[in-house]
Amino acid sequence: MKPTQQKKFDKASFQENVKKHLTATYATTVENADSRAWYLAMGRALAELTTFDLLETENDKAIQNAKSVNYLSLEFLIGRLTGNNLISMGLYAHITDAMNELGQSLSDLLEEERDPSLGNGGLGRLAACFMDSCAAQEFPTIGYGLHYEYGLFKQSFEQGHQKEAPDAWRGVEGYPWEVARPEYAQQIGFYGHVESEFVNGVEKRRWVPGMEVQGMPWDLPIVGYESDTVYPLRLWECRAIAPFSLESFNNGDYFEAQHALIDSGNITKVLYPNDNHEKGKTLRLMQQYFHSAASIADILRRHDAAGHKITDLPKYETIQLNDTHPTISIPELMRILMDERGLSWDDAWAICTKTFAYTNHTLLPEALETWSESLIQRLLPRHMEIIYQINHLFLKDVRAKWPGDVDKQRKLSIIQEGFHRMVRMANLCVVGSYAVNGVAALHSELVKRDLFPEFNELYPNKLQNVTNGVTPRRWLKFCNPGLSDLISEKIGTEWPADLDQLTQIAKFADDKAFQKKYMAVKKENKQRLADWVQENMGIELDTNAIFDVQIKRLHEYKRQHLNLLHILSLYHRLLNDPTFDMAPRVVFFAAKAAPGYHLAKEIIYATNKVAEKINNDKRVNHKLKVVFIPDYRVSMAEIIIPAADVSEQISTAGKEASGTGNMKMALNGALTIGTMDGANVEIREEVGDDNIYIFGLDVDGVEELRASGYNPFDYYNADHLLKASMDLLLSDEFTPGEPGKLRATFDSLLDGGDPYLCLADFASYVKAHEDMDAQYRDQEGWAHKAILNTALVGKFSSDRSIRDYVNNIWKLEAVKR
Ligand code: 26Q
Repeated sequence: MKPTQQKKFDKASFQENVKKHLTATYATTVENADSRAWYLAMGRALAELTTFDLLETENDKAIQNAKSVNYLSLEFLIGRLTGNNLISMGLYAHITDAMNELGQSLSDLLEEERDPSLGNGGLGRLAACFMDSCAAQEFPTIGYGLHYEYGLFKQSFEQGHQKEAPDAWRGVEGYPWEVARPEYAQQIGFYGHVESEFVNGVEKRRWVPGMEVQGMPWDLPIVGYESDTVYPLRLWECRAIAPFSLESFNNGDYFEAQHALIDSGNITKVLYPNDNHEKGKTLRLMQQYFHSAASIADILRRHDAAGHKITDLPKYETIQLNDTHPTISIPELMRILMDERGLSWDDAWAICTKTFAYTNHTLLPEALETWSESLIQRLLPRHMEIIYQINHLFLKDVRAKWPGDVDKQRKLSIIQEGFHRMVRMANLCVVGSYAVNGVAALHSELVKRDLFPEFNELYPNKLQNVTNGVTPRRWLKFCNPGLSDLISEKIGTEWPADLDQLTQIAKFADDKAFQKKYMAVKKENKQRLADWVQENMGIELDTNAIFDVQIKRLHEYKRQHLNLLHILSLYHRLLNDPTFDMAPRVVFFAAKAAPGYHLAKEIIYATNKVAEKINNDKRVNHKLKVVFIPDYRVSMAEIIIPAADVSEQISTAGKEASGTGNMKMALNGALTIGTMDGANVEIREEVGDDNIYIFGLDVDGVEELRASGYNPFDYYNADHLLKASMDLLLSDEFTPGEPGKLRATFDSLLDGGDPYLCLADFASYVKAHEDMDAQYRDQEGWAHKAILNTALVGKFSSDRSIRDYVNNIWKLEAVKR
């Protein structure tokens, strides 16, 4: 580790450079510039420093001759870069001072940056944490993603309903951290037909696309923590090619191509806002192929430029597929190796199956991608041929393993038979990859047991686990400076690069002075959040209350509506049970719903209406408040997470692959109330049963209940508190004069069959909250538990996740610069 940016830093010339950009780039003056102009000019000046290191890293012979990982993801939810990069460059204090002298407050300027929201949720945020950890540990890495013009929609509430607005994250001026790399642009084809000729008796097939677009790469610098290594996050923007190329189109494709040309500028217009739900639209498949083709072409360009032989590809490059979204990379690499590089099928396949690895992020059937054969046939005719051939050879292996078992063939086939034949992307990934991993121990077991049991028999050891992690730089050092300083006072400053060192603060868990300081930091963080809520939502909060937090995409399986039922039960008891007492509590939600997910939007609406009533009801609002923070995004998470006392991780067991918010909140000293799902299981292992509130059915319990025939009415009729809480949703309590407006949520839990077993887990959830509430009244005991959470979750650093990938899957080495 050598923060040489620090040594190189020259304040005066940096300040000159900022002023130069103010005028030359943003056409303003020191006298007239507003905060936004100052932020932009500072950003450009800083980006110049990293661009220099980016090029040095790119041209480093040791890196070119080492093995690299190519992380392919349709989403990178990076969040703001400026503050984080300053920390990695070791320049935070220097720039604070330099900007102060220019009359600017750094923290104010940082607030001018818009979040690049180039992802939906967990999967995209994981990709961003992984880039940070690869760079920090100097494992040669390139991230490949898409340069969406519009990121995830901006959310607002109108009378409690979610409204979506476009997110032009780059603003009119462009994003200061990005640099265009036109010398690396690629041409990408679509549609057209396949031609065949015989050369020396061997058939050669060649795709003639009916339409071509240009892929323009933009690099964002991923700065290694306290190192000079800067790896690129390379985002492809789709641009139309001038219409004269239409002349070359044959007649049959002309109209389609013309139509497609109009669309081609649109391929990277907008991020699809679905999370854990696939929607088989043509434009989405075009995005996926555009991303794969541009990335594969760039990987081969680098490989060739370094002077390596094509047959050595797996020696120098590994390609990690972030879920099935980039699956079409597999037939794309086959096509290039055979049709353009002249390799035989067997040689090409040997390369592919040593190059690709695939991460599965979900077991939800509605999230498993399939694409119609006829769509792929039309859009990518050569790729469809290759997929058929992969499947043909694969099914031979299946028959050899299970002779005469037609069921096995039907189940494993890459092509799903039926009236509309579909291509199963996950099956293609498993067949074409050398490793497949789940994202938490429990999830990976379920991948083996339920999702791919036959694949696990056919390819022993291919299915593995790599438990997710989060970067401690953004999710502790940067977002929680108070706690970071307190930790550093006790154990020194090395922990952000070696999070296991946090165990050293466990010995202070009972130290009264340390407890006091730790809780004082938490209080300050709660105040910061309370100030934000006061300023932006006009709701006054008491920082002595329990800050109970559920922040994640809105989805039935995540059960925000179970949390809502708990709130309704508290409200009911406060009003009707004179013996009931509770510690004051603020329940925070933040969540976006996919625009087409009707019930998710209804749950948001119901929660907002309940919040409105409770927050203005003098009978209860000294005890209970509900705050639904709009437009959840990374920069908002950075304010909420350090302020959380309680972390809600309440998915139906078996449904949440891992979760990563659970790790961030535990690290920042929140106590988890959670089910035995995803990484909660491993968090419990680390922090111990006494320092976490586990409730509800586990995976076996869920299965047994379903097998015995689950009927939510049984629970509704048997549990008075549950019934009373639910019935509130039917009354006009929260929608005066208009009863029934919240019934969509109610109905989903009864007539709708309660597919995620909220009612079955309700009583146990209420009990866990009561235990937690009792503990909160003993602040010293609470501090003890919170400190142990921070101390014992070092395992969940994404540095450890990346080392697991490196050692067990990628097999590559760090290159220290
Ligand atoms: C697929 C096809 C078409 C359009 C959209 C999609 C799509 C997009 C995003 C499907 C799924 C996603 C995102 C999934 C996701 O975020 N999964 C989460 O991944 C995290 C990181 O591993 C886990 O921690 C979460 O448990 C998991 O839900």
